[in-house]
Amino acid sequence: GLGDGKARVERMFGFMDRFLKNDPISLQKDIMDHVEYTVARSRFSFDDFEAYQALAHSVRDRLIERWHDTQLFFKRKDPKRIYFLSLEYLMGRSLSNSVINLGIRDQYADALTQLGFEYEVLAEQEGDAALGNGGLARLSACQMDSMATLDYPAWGYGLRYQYGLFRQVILDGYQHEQPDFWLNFGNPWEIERIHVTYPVKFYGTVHEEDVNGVKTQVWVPGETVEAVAYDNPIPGYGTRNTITLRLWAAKPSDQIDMESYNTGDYINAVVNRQGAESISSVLYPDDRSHQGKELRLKQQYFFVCASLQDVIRRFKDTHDSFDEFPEKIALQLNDTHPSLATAELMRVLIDEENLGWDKAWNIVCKVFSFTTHTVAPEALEKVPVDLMASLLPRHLQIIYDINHNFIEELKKKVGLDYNRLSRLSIVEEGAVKNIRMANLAIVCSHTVDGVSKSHSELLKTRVFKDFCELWPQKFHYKTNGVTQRRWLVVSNPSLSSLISKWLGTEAWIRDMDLLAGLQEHAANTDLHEEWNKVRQVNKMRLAEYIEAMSGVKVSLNAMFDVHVKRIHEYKRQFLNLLGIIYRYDCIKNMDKKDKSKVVPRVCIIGGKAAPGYEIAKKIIKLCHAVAEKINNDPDIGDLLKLVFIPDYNVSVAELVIPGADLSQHIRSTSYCLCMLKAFHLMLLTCLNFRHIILCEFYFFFNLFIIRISIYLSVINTEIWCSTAGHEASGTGCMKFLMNGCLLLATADGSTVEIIEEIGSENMFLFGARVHEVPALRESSPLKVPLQFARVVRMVGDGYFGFQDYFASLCDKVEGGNDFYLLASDFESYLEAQAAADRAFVDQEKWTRMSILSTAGSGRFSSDRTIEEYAETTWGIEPCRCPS
Ligand code: AZC
Repeated sequence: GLGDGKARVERMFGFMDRFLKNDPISLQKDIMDHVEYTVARSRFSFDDFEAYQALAHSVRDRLIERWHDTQLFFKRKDPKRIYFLSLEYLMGRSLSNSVINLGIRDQYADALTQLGFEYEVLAEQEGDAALGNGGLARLSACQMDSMATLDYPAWGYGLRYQYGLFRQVILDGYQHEQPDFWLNFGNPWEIERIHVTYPVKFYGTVHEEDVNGVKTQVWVPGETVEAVAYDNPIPGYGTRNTITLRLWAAKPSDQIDMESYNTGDYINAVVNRQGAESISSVLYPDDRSHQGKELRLKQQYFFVCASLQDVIRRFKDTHDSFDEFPEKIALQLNDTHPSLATAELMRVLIDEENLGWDKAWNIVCKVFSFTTHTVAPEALEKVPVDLMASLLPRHLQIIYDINHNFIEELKKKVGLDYNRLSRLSIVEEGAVKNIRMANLAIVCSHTVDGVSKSHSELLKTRVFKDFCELWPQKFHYKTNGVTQRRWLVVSNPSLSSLISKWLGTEAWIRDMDLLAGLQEHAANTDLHEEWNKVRQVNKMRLAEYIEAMSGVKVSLNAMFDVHVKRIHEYKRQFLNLLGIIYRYDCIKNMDKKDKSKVVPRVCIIGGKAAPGYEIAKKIIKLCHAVAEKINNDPDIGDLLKLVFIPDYNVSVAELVIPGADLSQHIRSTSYCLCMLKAFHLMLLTCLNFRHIILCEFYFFFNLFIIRISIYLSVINTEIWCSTAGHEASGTGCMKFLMNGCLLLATADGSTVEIIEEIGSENMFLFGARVHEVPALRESSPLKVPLQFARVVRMVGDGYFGFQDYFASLCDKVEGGNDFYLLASDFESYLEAQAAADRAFVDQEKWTRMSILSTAGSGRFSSDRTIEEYAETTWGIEPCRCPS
């Protein structure tokens, strides 16, 4: 027998390892067992999808074994833990990542071949787990991979949305959204923990009670739902450590409201109960604006309430008092979405654990850290006070108390500067009173991080200027990174092998700085040959996909120019399209001789538009309209093709990125400031300002007020734009960079740091740099280049059809409305494109730049980011489970 108690635990450690062997025969047996007993199909008749399911279950068994060992090991060691709170994770597929991290991909591939299946074909059967929108959500997924790989005692918490990010379907060139019911065919990567459930309460009232002579606030909630845990094991690479991503699903509570049942309306009572599930049913698909919707707030509270109950339960398993809480726990707020956790922890400590306010506050201030991912003021969440009062009345009280204490302290520091006090206040006064979630997060956190160096500057000078002045030591930044396991090893295996061959080691998979070793081979012709061969095969794979998706045949000799990300005005897919139209127009007007000098291009665009974002949807339609024209024009042939890749997601990215020659990161930058300022000055000088004021004062008093506020906001925008652009960091560029794709980019967000690593000579940069801004400020006012006006008019005059539909899109860049400065950047954009063409013709130069891009990407591993968080923000240390 295994013996009892401790002895049994000892023997169980690694015991299963002896059962779950990884030789081809054992793997085949496991897969076949799962075909028969888990999927319940006959061994003699099962299809690729069923084979995938069985394969996934056999991998899952191996994950679970390591995961149990890791959890037990953490429990025994009781290290300080990091709890990562994020409402979004874009995990993508799990199979390929798991077999790579477990180090058993080749064994599985062999086993499957012997069974008559192809590993790659089965891997394609898996759907994406898309529980998030864009950059922020994929960053969470990369960071989980790094936390596991670096052996940190980490837990990720999130929501198990039944519907992930919508599927994008294109009909006649228009985006349509379809629900992503990703759980339809079961999800082998999660483990339902029916015994890990917590009640979450909403609504109701608060009253004061006298408890043993102490005045106590008592919340009597009106609705209870149950949070059920679903665990997703996340394996590290090159380690046994396998950590947990715990996602919560909402279920009706067991507590039955006898009254509604007794009224006799049994059916309605049951249906209403079932409504509880709607809390975790759907992900909000807009990643930039938040409308203060009740369901959204419910999701957020549901999430933080369940997560904190779990964290506290785990803490209390081994600790009797809360004194040690800050030494044992770090809570990371991923953007403002989970920032209610601060008020919730106060509530639990005060109302349920009976700690006094000061003691509770002391704990809260020591455990929370907050990372912001945005520069856009409209993305900073606000919750209407009325909504908070009805849904979470006790939390509103606590937030008011936190704010009161904060403002009182502040007055001692800054005096009665009411403007300043009102800007810093957690509560925003006005026609609609709001809770500013970012202010709440900042006040309650010990550290606030930005996501790139330039983002951090922006936080200091604009987004959180007042707070930075108040608490300069609180503000830091950790430049984002992505995981090389997913973005190189899984998605570009041939380039990965080539890198390992030339570096003589695979160690870069855990230590990305080692990629710098490629620099010394950058001129080696043997490497060039092998490098290009690998890149060509990846291009072929992408070309096949393009043909299957869009029916367009593309030439492998063409430069594959890729622009994939969420569709947003500030990301300027419209600028790209106007550049493509310009190129098309030029080729069309060329004689034969000149045509022979044109570098053939395949322009690839992909990305989803938020369902309510009309302009973004028009950009998608324009892409299809332009593609229709160009791709069917016999004068153009292979010289230019345009394709839109539908339903861009993590697994599509894994295919597209390795096949790209050039990628575009062309968001608008600081250049806008001088234009806005020039425009503003022009406005003031051209118009008789005093006259307007008088007129408006007498005749249109209201209009005057509005006009003044517009002037002020223009001035404000000018100050804001003077330090940076609209992208906080950007992580797509890092994935392209490590795959040896050259970047065509503006110098903002993370690009600034990429320039530091690989040098501007290895990229195609355009637009103004921050240091160039003062000179530009003095330069001439807004002028629209002729070519720009011409291509916009081609769209506006119906050259690509749909004249009326595109009118509002053209309005966005014509007539002085050009907020994202497409006109003023157009010439330098075209120059950068021309530079890319010239470099592409010089294959040797291009390949060298490509190798140097990969070689210089070491800094952009999420391993580096996570190490920085662990050391400077969370104060945690690795805790490595013995193998
Ligand atoms: C994004 C930023 O836009 C992007 O610049 C950054 O790289 C990424 O986060 C990761 O930090 N933000 C979001 O996706 N969403 C929000 C609400 O900011």
